[in-house]
This record gives sequence, C-alpha cells and structure tokens, in this order.
Amino acid sequence: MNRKGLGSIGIVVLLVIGGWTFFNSPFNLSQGYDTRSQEGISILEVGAQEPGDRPVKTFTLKAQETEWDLGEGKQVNAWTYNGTVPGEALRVTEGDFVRVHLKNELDVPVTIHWHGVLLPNKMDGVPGLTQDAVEPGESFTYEFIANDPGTYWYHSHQHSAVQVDKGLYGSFVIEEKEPEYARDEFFILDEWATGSGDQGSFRKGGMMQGHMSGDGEMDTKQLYDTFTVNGKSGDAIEPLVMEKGETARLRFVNAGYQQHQLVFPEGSMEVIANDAEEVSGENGSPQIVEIAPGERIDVAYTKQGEETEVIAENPEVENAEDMMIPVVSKENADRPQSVTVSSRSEIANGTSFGSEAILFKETPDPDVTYNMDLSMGMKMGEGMSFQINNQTFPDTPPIRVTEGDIVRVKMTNSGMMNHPMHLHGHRFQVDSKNGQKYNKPIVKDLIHVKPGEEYVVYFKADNKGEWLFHCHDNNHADLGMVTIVDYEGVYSPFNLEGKNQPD
Ligand SMILES: [Cu+2]
Repeated sequence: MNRKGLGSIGIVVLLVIGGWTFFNSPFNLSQGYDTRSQEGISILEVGAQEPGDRPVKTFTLKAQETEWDLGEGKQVNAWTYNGTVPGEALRVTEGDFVRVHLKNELDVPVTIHWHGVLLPNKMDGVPGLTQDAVEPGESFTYEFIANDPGTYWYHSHQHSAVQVDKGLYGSFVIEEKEPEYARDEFFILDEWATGSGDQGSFRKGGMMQGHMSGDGEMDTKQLYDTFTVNGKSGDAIEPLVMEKGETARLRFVNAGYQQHQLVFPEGSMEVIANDAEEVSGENGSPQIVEIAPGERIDVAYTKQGEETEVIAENPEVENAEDMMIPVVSKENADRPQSVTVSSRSEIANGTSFGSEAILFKETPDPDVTYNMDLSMGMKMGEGMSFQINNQTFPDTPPIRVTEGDIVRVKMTNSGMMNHPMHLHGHRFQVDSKNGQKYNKPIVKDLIHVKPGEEYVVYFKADNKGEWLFHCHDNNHADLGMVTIVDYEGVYSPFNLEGKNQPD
C-alpha cells in the first residue's frame, strides 16, 4: 500500500490538538490478515447463485472518463458508470436474478461493490479480497439474486478514496413485488473539491490547517467546497414535481465523506427505512434527518401545500445553499432560496428509529467478541493514519469467525473524527450506545461512531467468505481504517498488494 505523508504544517497542528495516539512501533507483530496462509476452500467455491426460473435483469455499466457539469459554472473531470454522475440508475424487483457486465474504459483498474446487498462473497467487488481489480479494457460480470427489497447503491471499491470521490457510484433499488408508494425517487448526496480541481486529494496534504470545528468533520470540511444532489449543485438540482397531498417514497444515500442534515417541511415526512431495513419509532415526524457517509435513509414525504417547498441541507452547515431540492407543482416552478428550521427541531439519525424485523429479541450470548478501537495516529516517516486497535490495514487484527457464530463488536471512537463503520455481506443489530441499551433496536450495515462514542452491535456469521468491515469515510479507509471478517474454512485466492487497492 502506498502511503504519502501530509505536509509538516498539518502534522504540527495535529500534535498541538493532542488526544490521539502515536503509531510508533517499528515491529508489527503480524496479527493482521494474510490471504495466503488460510486453509480450507477458496471463496470462489462458496455461495454461487443460479437464475433458475427467476426473471433475469441484465445491465451493462461502462466505467468512463467524463467532463461533468455540476452546475453553477463548475466543471469537473469525473469518472462515471455510463457517462453520468450518478451512474445509470438500476432498479430491479425482489426475486430477480441480477447480471451486470462491467466494462472498464478507464485507464485505471476498477470494480463494483454492491453496498448493503447480501450476496455471495465473490460478487462483493472488493479488489484483492473477492476478485482482482478489473484492468483497463477488461470486463467482469456480477451475478446475484436480489433477495431483500430496499435502498442500495453501487460504487467502485478500488482505491475508493479517489474513485468514489470522482463519481464512480450509482443507485440500486430492489423494489418490493407490490410497492407501497406510486412515486419513488432516489437522491444521492455528495461533496466535490472544485477549488483544487482535483478529487481525491486527501493524501496530498493541506488537511487540518483550518476549520477546527469540534464536530468530527474538520477533515472533510477542509477538503470539499461544493455539495451535490444527483450530481448537480444549487440551482442545477432538478426539482421534484408533486401536487399538494401527494406522497412519495424518497430514498437518500450519502455517497460523500461528510455527514449531511436534511431539513424537511414541518410534519411532512416519516422515516420508513434505514440501510434497507424497515423502521418505525415513537419520535413521530422529525424535521431534520442526519445521514452519515455511506448510509441510506428512506422517507415517506407528503407535499404540504400548493406553493413550492424545499428539502435542503441544514442552513447551519457551510455550503448548505448547494443542497436544496425544490418541490414544485406543475403550475408553480419557483425555486425557493431558504429553508425554515423550527427552533424545536431535534435531529434524527440512523439510530433514532427501531427496525420492524430484528435479528435478536434479547441481547445474545456471543461466540466471538471483538473490541474495535478507532483512533487517529501517525506512522513515523509516513504521515497520519486511521487505525483499528492501533494498526492500519492489512495489519489490523481480523475478526475471526466460524459459520453460525454470533459475533459481538464493540466500537469505540477514541479519536477526533467521525467514523461511519460499514460491514459487508451482513447486517448487525445495534444493541447499545455508550452502555445504554436500545429499547427498540435497529438493524443496519453502517453505524456512525462519533468521537467519544461507543456502540455495541451483534451479527450472525451466516454468509461465508472474507468480508470488509471499514470506515466509509473512504479517506480514512485509505489511511488504514479497515479490517476483515475472516471465516474459518475459506480463503481468498487474491492478493491485497500490487494493482489491487481494496480501500
Ligand atoms: Cu473514519
């Protein structure tokens, strides 16, 4: 893995801040993941799915370089699936057999990861772990059964810090056989660095020289200057056309690395799903919902009046004016320029609601316990790092499981940045926060762990393979915050080094 140091100014500022750990051991006791020393069968032999008599939905996604217009006079050099940001919107119906041909027309290797989809390990799109990165001019076919209806997205998992940043992502919906809502819309939120004209510049330094806000977001705020919804910013965002009283299912995904807080008209919506799991709660109808990087939140939204309304970023956030979705009627297409936030509004987030279907009725007795300490550090001579248990990937200790195990993971954030931790191939139940058990727990595949917070989650090891568990601020993953759920009896035949860059 290629790690570049940050500028010395950034490091000095970090030293002054304190509250973080040094990574100073020259001897890495190799407790990390080693793809070649595993025993058993290859992950390629595990869990293949056949179409049988299911409907087959076939798509082709071409990874391409595109000059993309964000609107507001801002052009970026983007990498796309099929020429647009986001890439082609994919929709299938539960029970379909999905076949996606990836053709790589870029001059760098890419993959596709199906974020949140429970599928066979070898279709997970993680280079060096579940496949080799797809070389320029080459193709790869992903095949899986769309079993679980809900909101998903797809993105490259090859050097994600750069590739997702440059636009290699799109929406993926598994519709229910009988959808509850006639209107169904998808919104992907993102941030761009247009000032430098260079997405994915995190490693090149410059971080930490300002914006010492204490909200765990100072690194992303420093990097990105433009927010987008479905690849467009500000006035270029396409309005949603709805009539008074009409209800729509709105699916939101945060493809960026900064959390977003969306403000809705008071009393206009209910949160109905999170990370593809149906949810409900006693909190009624929140006005503001926070969406962590990588997280998905679905709401049932009803247009309140005849006049134009707006769903927009909390105006307290810098660059909020970029992220405004006007909801207009056919007769009145005025674009509103401001948002009204009620002084009473609390901010709901991914753990404010409970799941309709939970994994464990009671806190289970775990077979495996893993304490995951999330911290910032520095590798002497190499610059800053984001660590799991004082190590950077692939030296982080893996979570070793046997099929059927119940796994308890306690995540503690002892650093100063937010870490949206995402588990591939499984969903976990969030049991407690800071030692406080949830009365109505939620089932998710991503949990936003903020500085000082501690979450305990449980999952069942029921999908044999080698699966990533990582921070979805891909800049943090790139600098080490990744580990692997490593099943006994299987191994990856791929190599984490060389062209493959799983983070
Ligand atoms: Cu992180």
